[in-house]
Amino acid sequence: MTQPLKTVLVTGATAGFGHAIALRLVKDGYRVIATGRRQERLDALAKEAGPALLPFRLDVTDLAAVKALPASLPEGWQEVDVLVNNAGLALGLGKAWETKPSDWERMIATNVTGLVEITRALLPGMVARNSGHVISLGSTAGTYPYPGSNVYGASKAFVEQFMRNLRSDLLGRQVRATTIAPGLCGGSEFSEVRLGDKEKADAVYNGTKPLLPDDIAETVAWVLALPAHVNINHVEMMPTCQASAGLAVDRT
Ligand code: NDP
Ligand code: 8X3
Repeated sequence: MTQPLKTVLVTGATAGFGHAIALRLVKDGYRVIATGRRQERLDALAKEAGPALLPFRLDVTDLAAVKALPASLPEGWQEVDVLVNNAGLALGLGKAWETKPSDWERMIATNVTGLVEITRALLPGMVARNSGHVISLGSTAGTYPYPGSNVYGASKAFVEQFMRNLRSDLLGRQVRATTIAPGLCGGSEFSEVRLGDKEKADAVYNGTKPLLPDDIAETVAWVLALPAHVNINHVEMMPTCQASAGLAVDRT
């Protein structure tokens, strides 16, 4: 008997990593529910990917919409086997005392509360079916501090520990939990969103050969394709042009 195709829900599939992940997983034979706020991007993605991709508008900070999952999905798409928690953002690079409170609030609402609530909405189905996988995008910013990372890095540290704790709760169940923590990655809108300026965003990658969204999609495809008894807990990845720089001392 042939197995039904696995259904994957990807948050933030309208750009960058999520877009690459959605297309890669369709190519690998999954059914993909591609979500994000920009409807026109979702429509374009659906056109590109074909019938194995369902465009579904979802703002992860809209907690009523998140809590309505999975029942609000169309019939035949409600059993989500894999959740890819990718939607997220950094806003600003200022020192903690210079930042806008609303930027901090938005990062926490998206990277922390949105991620937790969507996981809470979809996990019970996976546990009941004793089959599933939650993959979350962390960041090297969740491990290595740098100036201006303040709440962004802290939100990614939260993701790391939430996923480790999820794995502990899931011990004995056939539901996997993985964090993928990339470092410098170009080819997405991340820096433009963070800095609000295309020129400044492009300058972040000057003279570098950063990771690309397809590298992240390849990693997601890999952790998913491993035999069901293999759980990759954590993947930290950087381009070869990047390394942690060590401690700094002020000698002024
Ligand atoms: P992009 O800015 O290119 O993409 C972010 C995606 O998240 C978009 O599709 C956006 O869609 C979506 N999104 C943002 N806010 C919301 C929201 N409230 N509800 C639903 N979707 C939302 O960034 P990347 O692809 O680079 O980043 C993806 C993830 O990877 C993020 O979590 C980021 O923190 C993390 N990351 C990025 C790195 C990098 O260097 N680029 C490195 C390490 C981790 P829309 O606007 O349509 O809603
Ligand atoms: C994105 C990587 O180094 O800009 O999470 O924080 S970094």
